[in-house]
Amino acid sequence: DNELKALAEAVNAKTGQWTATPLVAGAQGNGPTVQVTNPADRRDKVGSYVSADAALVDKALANGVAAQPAWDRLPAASRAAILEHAADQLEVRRGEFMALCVREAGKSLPDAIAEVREAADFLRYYATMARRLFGHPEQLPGPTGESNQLFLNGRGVFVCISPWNFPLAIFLGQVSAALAAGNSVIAKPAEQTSLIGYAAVKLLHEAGVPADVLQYLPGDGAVVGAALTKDPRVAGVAFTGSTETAWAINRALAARNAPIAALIAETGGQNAMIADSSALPEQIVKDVIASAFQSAGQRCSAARVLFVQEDIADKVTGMLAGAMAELKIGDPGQLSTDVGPVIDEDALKILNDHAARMDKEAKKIAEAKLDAAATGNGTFFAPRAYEIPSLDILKREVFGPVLHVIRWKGADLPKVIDAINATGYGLTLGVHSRIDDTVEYIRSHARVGNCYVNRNQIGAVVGVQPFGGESLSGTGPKAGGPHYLLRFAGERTLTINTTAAGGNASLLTIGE
Ligand code: UN1
Repeated sequence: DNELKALAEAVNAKTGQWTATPLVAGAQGNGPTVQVTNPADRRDKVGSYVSADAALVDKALANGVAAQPAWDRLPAASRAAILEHAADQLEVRRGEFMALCVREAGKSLPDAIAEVREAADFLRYYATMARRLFGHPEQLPGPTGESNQLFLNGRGVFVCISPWNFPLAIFLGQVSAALAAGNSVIAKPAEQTSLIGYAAVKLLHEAGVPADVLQYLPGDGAVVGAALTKDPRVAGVAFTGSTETAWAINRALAARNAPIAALIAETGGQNAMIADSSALPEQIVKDVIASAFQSAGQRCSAARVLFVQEDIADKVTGMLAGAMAELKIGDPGQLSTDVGPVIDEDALKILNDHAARMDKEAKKIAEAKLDAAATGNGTFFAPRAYEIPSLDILKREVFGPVLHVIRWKGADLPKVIDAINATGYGLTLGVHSRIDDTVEYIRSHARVGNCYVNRNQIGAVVGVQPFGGESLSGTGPKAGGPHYLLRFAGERTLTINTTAAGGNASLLTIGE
């Protein structure tokens, strides 16, 4: 673990200053410059970036339209090789990317390590899937004397709008999928993590993606994102973020007099964990702590509500309070830190407002300790747990380290599942039970995308646990799953008459 120590030292040196500008072939950025500071320590100046303006959006779209057909006509294996080369280079340069994840996004060191690994996994997985799906046309059965083939192709210009909570992994996941499928891409990073997005785009350019095939437009979502999604030249959008923003994007795309765009949205959740009295309290507490508070609860997969069966509820909440008292909140660059900062002042305000409401309307089980000396210069929020009577008092997703606990009685499992389904979200669900029938009942009645049994409910592994929800939680298909690339693709069927009377066959005869 000398390597880990060296990485930690590099991260903590806080010497690097990063800058970014829009990357649009043949044009310069000239929107407002945004200063970037470290969420864990606002005195740490991480760098700055120049935002895109409306003229750059227009130029980027024109470039993307012109460049896409040649990229699409490359063999899928050539596109795949470029993505795999980028994955190799990402691993070689992981120290720099980890440092950026810690300093710009406030990621803890273990989260930063996982982030780089997941990003490399996405690049390699979509490369493999592109070879498999796009490598050869599929021969379809048909009557004698006829050949039928199905070809997959890119749709055109894809806009990828990515979140700050997985600024490298989801960013590269969306972009690499769109590229693998033969699209040109305009990447719009989250405002909070534009420097990481810039480094990721440069990585792909250096690996061989042409500058006009992948362009980068940082800036305010209300300016850059809005200009992109109302433009008729956009063939598809991949978006990860809030349900509300997904609605706005959907409306903007629908209002265009243009080809119907593909929208792939991965949005919020009101994720529950259900524990019955056959489960092991130690295991429940360990898994709920990880699911609710790792990454400061800033994952769409995070547990927000623990439904615990009455007979073990006192024991579990007591142990939970004990475990929360041990959580160390502070510098995400220290390996001993459990919970780092939340992303910015706006996020902190939403969490503080929610906590103030819960302090009035619910019973507080525990609040972790904030050490002012370790957290005074950053946007930190102490993890909290509240006991609430029902889901009704939680109106929408609260994106941070707040857990809500609800007790349920033995015969009420169907009501618990109905209440979870009634939130309208359907992303992750944790189950703790050693009764097979209970697990099967929950699995078959809960409308969620990812159900995890007797473990934590975060950290889906690319290619192993395809990730994504239904209803208000997203459109599908699942990221890191075998069908994801298909939504980025168009399909063309070629039918040829191969009998002697057929035009092609007789031309061949004449040719001979
Ligand atoms: C998100 O938080 O936006 O399984 C989605 C997980 C992650 C979640 C990513 N893949 O925890």
